[in-house]
Amino acid sequence: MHRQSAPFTNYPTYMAKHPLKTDPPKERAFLVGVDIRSEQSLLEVEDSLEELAMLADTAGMEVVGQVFQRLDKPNSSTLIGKGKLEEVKALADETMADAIIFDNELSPRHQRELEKHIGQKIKLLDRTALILDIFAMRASTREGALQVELAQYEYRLPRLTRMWTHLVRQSGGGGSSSAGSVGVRGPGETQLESDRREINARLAHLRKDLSKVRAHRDRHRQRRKRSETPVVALAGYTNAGKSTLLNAISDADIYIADQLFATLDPTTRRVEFPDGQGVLVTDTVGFIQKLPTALVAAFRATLEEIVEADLILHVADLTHDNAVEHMDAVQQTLDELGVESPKLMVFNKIDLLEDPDLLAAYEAEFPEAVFISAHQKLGLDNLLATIQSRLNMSLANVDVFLPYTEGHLISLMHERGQIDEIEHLETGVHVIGRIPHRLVSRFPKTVVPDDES
Ligand SMILES: Nc1nc2c(ncn2[C@@H]2O[C@H](COP(=O)(O)OP(=O)(O)OP(=O)(O)O)[C@@H](O)[C@H]2O)c(=O)[nH]1
Ligand SMILES: [Mg+2]
Repeated sequence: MHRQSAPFTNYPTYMAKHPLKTDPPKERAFLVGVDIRSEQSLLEVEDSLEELAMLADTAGMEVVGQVFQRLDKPNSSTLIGKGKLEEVKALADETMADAIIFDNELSPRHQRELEKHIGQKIKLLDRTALILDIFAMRASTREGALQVELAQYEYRLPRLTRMWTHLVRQSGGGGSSSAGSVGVRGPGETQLESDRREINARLAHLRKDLSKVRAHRDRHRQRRKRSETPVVALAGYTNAGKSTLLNAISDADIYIADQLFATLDPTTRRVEFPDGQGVLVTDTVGFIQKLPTALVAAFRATLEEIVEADLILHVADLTHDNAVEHMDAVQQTLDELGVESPKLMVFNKIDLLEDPDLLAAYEAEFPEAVFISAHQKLGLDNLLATIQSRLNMSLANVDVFLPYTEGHLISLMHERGQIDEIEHLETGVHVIGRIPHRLVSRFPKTVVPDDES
């Protein structure tokens, strides 16, 4: 390997005298992937492991090795076969790993049995624990922090083993802090026996707090709804560029990073169209394949921003090798959340496409999609125009009689609707036209009363 010439020769002695006071050594992670033939999975085991490596990196770990095994069906006790487990143990020892991370979610039984084999010196984690850990690092709002803590306790409760009690009180009970080591960041662990009771009490407390915070946010959202401004939500695989896009089209200043789950809590900004009309755009947590259902459930309330949006921009990184699989994973999660809002496909990072013919090919393949570079601000005008037309497209026909006493509905019709015919009658107006779907329920269903027509 190429090395720059050292300014001094006795480097080890120098280091011993002047230890670096910067980052503590990273935890060393050894990754294990399992490809189970009987189970559907979106990504190839190698690609999924690559993603797991990025997750580990995001959590602040150093990946020191990995193996995977293909199985017809999982081993009921240790997930992987006995021989493979021995190999994993030996490799983890050899690479001086602090943690072994499974790409598949470990059942409480798997966790228990594997820990018996691996021993207490090496920590055993799975993808879910890792994601929860990153979420705990990222949560910045009270609701986000409460949701993560709740999800962490729910995940750990059935898995309470000696491992957790061993990692005594690293970050204190309660509160998702960034203290502690990966996988046990957040709620601290106390002794096994009293833990269950304590955790159950904490869970009850968290649920109560969370429902208070949510009630507050619901009121906020109701107010926003009444403001009539359409809401556009950004959804997409983690690292697709959602936050970069919102920053590019608004004055938002959201944290952007080439990491997974850079964003956790939702941010909403008003975005203006050239004609002065505006929409509210919400950026929120990214999706990932194998996102545990429990986690989706934990974030359901936050993700309601997406569920209730008038339009969803599905942002995808066009240049990612697994772009198609990522899109499927996002679609699956949206389905799981019961999202029915109209969607607009937005392909991002076109600046990374070296061959211009490639873009044309993609455009031909996805004629409904918009192609942008959020980073280079390419195609954003077209995106805004498309959003505007898609929102207007979702107009519903109305044929209503609006009494003069309902002046606000008449002005709403003028402001947000398109009027084809208007007839001024004695006690009100008869309007035929179109109004955005979301406002339909505010108008009376009735057409013109008999004595007026
Ligand atoms: N080349 C290029 N890079 C981009 C573009 N948009 C975003 N990126 C980069 O992609 C990475 C992820 O961007 P983010 O905006 O944080 O992605 P995100 O979808 O918000 O990700 P999460 O919050 O983690 O779900 C960052 O390193 C960005 O600089 C783009 O148009 N072109
Ligand atoms: Mg983001």
